[in-house]
Amino acid sequence: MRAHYYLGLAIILSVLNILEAKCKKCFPPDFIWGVSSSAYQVEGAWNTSGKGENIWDWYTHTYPEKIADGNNGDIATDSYGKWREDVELVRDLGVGFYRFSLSWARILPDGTTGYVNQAGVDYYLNIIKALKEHHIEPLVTIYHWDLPLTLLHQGGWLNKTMADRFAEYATLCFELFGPYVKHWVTVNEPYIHCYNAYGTGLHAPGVNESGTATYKCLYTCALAHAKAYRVYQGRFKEQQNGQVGPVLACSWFAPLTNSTEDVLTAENALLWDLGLVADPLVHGNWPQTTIDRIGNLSSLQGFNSSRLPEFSDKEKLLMKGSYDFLALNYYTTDIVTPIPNVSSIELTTISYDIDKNFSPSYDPKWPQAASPWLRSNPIGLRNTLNWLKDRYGGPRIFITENGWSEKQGILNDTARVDYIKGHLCNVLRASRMDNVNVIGYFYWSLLNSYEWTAGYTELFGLVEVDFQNPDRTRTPKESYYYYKNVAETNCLDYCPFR
Ligand code: GBH
Repeated sequence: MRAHYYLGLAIILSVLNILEAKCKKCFPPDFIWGVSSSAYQVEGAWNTSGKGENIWDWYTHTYPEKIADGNNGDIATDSYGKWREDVELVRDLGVGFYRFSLSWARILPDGTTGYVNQAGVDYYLNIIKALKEHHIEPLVTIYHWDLPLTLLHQGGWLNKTMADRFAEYATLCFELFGPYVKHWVTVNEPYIHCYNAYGTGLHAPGVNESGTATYKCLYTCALAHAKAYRVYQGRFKEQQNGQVGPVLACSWFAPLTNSTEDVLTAENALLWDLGLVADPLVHGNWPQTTIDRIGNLSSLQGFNSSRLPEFSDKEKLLMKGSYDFLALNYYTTDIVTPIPNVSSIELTTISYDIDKNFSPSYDPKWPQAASPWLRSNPIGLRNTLNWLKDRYGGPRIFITENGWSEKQGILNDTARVDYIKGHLCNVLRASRMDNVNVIGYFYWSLLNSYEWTAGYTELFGLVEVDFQNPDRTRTPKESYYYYKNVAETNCLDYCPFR
């Protein structure tokens, strides 16, 4: 009798499960769909129409050996010449938003507002107006890593006054483009930028001092963001009625085991890569754990003061609450354990990684992209969204990047489609099951593009670009059509809630 009862119940439950799983699942009706790019990675035209030189022009020309294929962004996808086609590709994709970045040195060739290059301004005005004609909203990144070279000669992001140069540049952008642009993000991924440009030395300008310079750069970037935000609030918000946010980036960090040690290590890692960027802007200061850890190590290592710069009270006030939304770029997950015997090396090794203290690994079952660092673990995105919700009090969140790389020439890109499907399902779960206030998703990227030190060897686009052809012919891939269907229907065919 009892056995029958349980059997019946099990059958009913599994039928319900199958029905549920087969059901279409939809995003909130006002959910935003978009696609992303950045100036240096697509524009080309590096020295024409009045553009000034930036640190990536200089870096790739001076050290081609640091780039996987020795290549650079001199021509890239030639979006400077072919922007009309790009806008059409975005329109045909059926998304409502396009995220692109402004090339600082194209607008201000020497980095300062002393001279404005009108050809550069017109280029962006043309794109923005064409987008608006097709009812596509621009989401504009003010700075995506391509600092004008003249500003590097003034110390780049290690010089605190760079925050003022950035605020002046941002002010000009609000004046010029603000009548049309309602969504702004300031510095793309300060953590990745500061870590690679001033820590590992892999990115321009190639400084290799992660235990000191990375933190100085993060300090200046936090002030730069906050100053730009306050200018917008004070001078533009009322008239233009737009929104400004920072761009965060991070791997999700999963503990290797459930041991307290591993769990604490994972949580701690997030306080570095996400917390060092987001905490100052939300709470007004670095996370206390990072202040303590870097302060203690600094004094043991014989520094007079902490390697982590201290914010003044005035700066804390400037920063606290300086965002209308958070933008998140998420790609992958690291599994973490503490670095073994860290105490024996931490006196002699001055580095961000020793401060942060974990060694990364990954699950060999996770699919591997063309980029060595990129593996697919979709639930990591849901976890990251929940972490942001919990730590920062339920902010509105745009996912401004999420994407998958492959080699050149793969038009039937099923692995990319699988990656997008898996990640979107986790965004949907975060939105509908976990009540995360996630308001939009932007795939990275529209086109196969210049991928920094990987050159053209790791390609994220929904659209193939023929880099051998001077015309840079564009061809949509399978993933383009898949994503188009999602953006147009606002639903996923398959996404069981669990
Ligand atoms: C994004 O950063 C960037 O915003 C975007 O410009 C870029 O195209 C996209 O990633 C894809 O990489 O070679 O081991 O030094 C996300 C973080 C930055 C992570 C580059 C990998 C190189 C790692 N990525 N980084 S490594």
